[in-house]
Amino acid sequence: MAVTRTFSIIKPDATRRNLTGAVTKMLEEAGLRVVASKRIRMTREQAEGFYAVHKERPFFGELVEFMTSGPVVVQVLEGVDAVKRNRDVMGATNPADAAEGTIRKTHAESIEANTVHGSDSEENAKIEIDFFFDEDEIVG
Ligand code: IDP
Repeated sequence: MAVTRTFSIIKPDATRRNLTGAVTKMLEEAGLRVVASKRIRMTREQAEGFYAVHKERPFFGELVEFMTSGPVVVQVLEGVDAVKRNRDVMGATNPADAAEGTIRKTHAESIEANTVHGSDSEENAKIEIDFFFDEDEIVG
């Protein structure tokens, strides 16, 4: 299996509760390496652009409000089969459905305030990494 990259966001519910380190530790223990990281306050334009695929969903407005409600930490993660590895450690979107030991089961507050984002395919990982990072900010 090849070493690949994925994109992660530690969401505002986690930064608010000072869980950046706790979440990153779970990512690292799952075999992922943080090769780029920055703490930002997402603008409305960034949040709307990032979640454009969801713009017809009923929760879109609230999701944009939530993602701009506090700082987030955007990260590039590297590892063997990084997209799947990250999705596995994140757990299901709704923490009520997430498996024991996953980040969302351990830390998420709700289906919306669910602590982490992770790309769902290698194709989207590349698009999402490019949305927030220049290549020279990524140090493997
Ligand atoms: P994912 O983050 O597990 O890939 P998606 O279905 O792509 O899940 O949804 C993107 C984000 O939108 C979720 O992580 C969550 O923050 C939010 N979201 C998803 N479904 C709902 C919902 O039914 N109500 C409110 N927010 C939702």
